[in-house]
Amino acid sequence: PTAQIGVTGLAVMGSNIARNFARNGYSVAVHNRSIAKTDALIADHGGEGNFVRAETMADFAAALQRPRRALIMVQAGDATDAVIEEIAAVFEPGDIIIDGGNALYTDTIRREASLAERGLLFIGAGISGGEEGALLGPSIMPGGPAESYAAVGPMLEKVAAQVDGEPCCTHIGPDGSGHFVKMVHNGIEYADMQLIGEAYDLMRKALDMPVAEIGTVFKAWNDTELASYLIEITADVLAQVDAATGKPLVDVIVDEAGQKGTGRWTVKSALDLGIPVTGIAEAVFARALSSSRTQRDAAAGLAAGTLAPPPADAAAFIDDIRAALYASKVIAYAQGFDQISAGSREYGWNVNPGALATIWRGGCIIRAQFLNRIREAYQEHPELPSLLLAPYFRDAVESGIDSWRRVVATAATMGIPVPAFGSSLAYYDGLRAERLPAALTQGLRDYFGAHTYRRIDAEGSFHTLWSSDRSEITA
Ligand code: NBP
Repeated sequence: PTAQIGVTGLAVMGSNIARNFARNGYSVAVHNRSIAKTDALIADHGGEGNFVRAETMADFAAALQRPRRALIMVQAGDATDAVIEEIAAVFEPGDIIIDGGNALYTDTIRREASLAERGLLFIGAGISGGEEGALLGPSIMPGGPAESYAAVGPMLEKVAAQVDGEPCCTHIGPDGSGHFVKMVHNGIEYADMQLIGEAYDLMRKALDMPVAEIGTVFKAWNDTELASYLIEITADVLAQVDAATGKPLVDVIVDEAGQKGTGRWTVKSALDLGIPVTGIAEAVFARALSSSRTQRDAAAGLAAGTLAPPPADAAAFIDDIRAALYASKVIAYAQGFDQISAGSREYGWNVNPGALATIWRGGCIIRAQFLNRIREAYQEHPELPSLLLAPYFRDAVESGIDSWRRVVATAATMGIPVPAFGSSLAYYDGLRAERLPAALTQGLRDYFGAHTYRRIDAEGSFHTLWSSDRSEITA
């Protein structure tokens, strides 16, 4: 056998990552359920490197050097389980299976445990970067036993994106940790996109700016601390003119956002862990609202009330929006990293947040200049209680806070929805508040359900006898 690695599942992601391995000098066995995709890959790109065509799973196993290494790039869920079974049937103890799909981390935990019983090593690797990243270098988040990582890590690091000479791939931790952090990565991606959408919507509706001009603003913002892949491609999308109508493309696209599930998974997991990921949750809900077409049509005539006039100084307001976008983005990342810490504690993964920020600097969809700052923050202070407490981010938010408040207030008085800007500001104000109305919530819970409360001036739990003389007893 000659192949150093195999890829099964040759749709967009799998075929590009197989080409990436081949271009990096690895001999790659390629396999797909329907042979047509395998043949198309070899016909179109066979000259790029050393591919070994495998028609059946038995051919695939026979083509691979021991220990065998197979990367699965098929649809997440049942298809992945089916393919794992097929591979496990022809692999031998010590061989390694890597799932590079968008698996739910709890599936990865289950699969790793069950394959370990059969002597097979498993890696659940989150891979981000879309089609282009897969070909040119994605960000790879592998989770699994150290022994498995030792056997495939160097190859994954080689094909990953490289930033400042460092690969955008590192061992995240055991079993489901890689897919967990990939899930949160996608959640942050949802929040990032929602914030960009709100910034765009404010320029359109509050300032009545033409789409192309808004695109120019985003292009300029890409030279500020906002510099990132998503800001860059926002400028591209806004600059695109529809050939059929001559209108901005964004004006002919149906305004109902789709979702494949990773944002929803992030929020479900955050609810279970008790971590407020308000930016991500608002982004998921905003997509759901956009897709509620029947309700939106029926609600179109609802009253807006008396709306305020547009801001007098458009240039100043655009700068306020930039500051609000940055501050809200910091909140979304702070919340995402909180969730990763909580998941890591819950499952005993020991995820290193600084290392994670490092591998998100390139290859992935949320790649951004400011991930360098996150990496520095955690390098200086690995036990940082919140990203918001790192000096750089504290200053960034403090210097933008007045702008942020003006933007949220203006949006409210002009009837423009900014759920992510608004909830991020509410989160910030909640986090820094000396006292919260949670005290009243506790009082109410004690009133109707005898749930008890703690006092600020004494140890223990207390209950007020609400339905008798309203005296207080220790519970
Ligand atoms: P798809 O998610 O569209 O999956 C298509 C592939 O799955 C084809 O190779 C298909 O084989 C195979 N497959 C299916 Br469907 N059911 C199968 C089964 N029961 N047995 C064997 N093979 C089966 O491909 P993709 O968009 O390239 O994504 C691959 C993975 O990477 C997914 O888990 C995805 O979530 C993840 N991902 C995608 C992106 C992205 O930007 N698209 C980014 C990051 C991660 P066939 O050719 O015989 O039908």
